[in-house]
Amino acid sequence: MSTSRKAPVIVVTGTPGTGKTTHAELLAQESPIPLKHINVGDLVKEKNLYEEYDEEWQSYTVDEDKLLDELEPLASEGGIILDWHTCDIFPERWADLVVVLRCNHTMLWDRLEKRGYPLKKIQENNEAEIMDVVIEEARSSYAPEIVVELQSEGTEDLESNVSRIVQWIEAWRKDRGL
Ligand code: DAT
Repeated sequence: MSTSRKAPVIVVTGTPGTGKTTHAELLAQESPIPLKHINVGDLVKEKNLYEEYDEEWQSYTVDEDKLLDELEPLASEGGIILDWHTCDIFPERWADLVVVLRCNHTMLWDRLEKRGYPLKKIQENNEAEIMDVVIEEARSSYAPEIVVELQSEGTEDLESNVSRIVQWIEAWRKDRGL
C-alpha cells in the first residue's frame, strides 16, 4: 500500500491455467488508465532472472532477489498488472489489489493438457488448485480486504471479473482524488 502511487499495482494470481494472462490482457485493454501487463514468467525468461532450468519439471527456478530488483521500480511507480502463479514473494507494500483466480479442477486439467504440460506437472497443479494453495498464500501474505477470489471458468466470468476490477480501479482513483 503506497500513498504516492498514482496508479495501482494489481496482482493477478492463481494456479497455472486458471486464466491469469487472459484476464490481465483484457484488463489492460479495458482499464480507464494505462496499465502495463507484466507476465512474470516471461520476464524471468527474457531477463535471465533464474538460477536454472529444471528439465524434469520443465520449469525455471527463479532467482527471487534478481526478480524483485527488476520489479521494484515498476511497483513503486504503479500502473502495472503482475501476472504470476504465486504472490507471496512480492512485498506486501507493492500490492493494492490481489486477484486470485479459481477454476474447477477437471476444467483446469483439460486446459493444462491442451498446453502440453507433462503429466506430473498437470497433477501437481491440479492438486494445488484442489488444496487452495494460492488463495491461502495470498491470504497469509496480504490484508484480507485487498484479496479477492474470483471464479474463472467461462467467458462470462472473464467479462464480469474484468468489469469488477475496472470498477475497483475507478474507486481507487476517486478515493485518492485522482
Ligand atoms: P494462466 O495465465 O493462469 O496460466 P491462461 O490465461 O493462459 O491461464 O488460460 C489458460 C487457458 O484457459 C487459455 O486457453 C484460456 C482459457 N481460459 C482461462 N480462463 C478462462 C475463462 N474465464 N473463460 C474462458 N477461457 C478461459
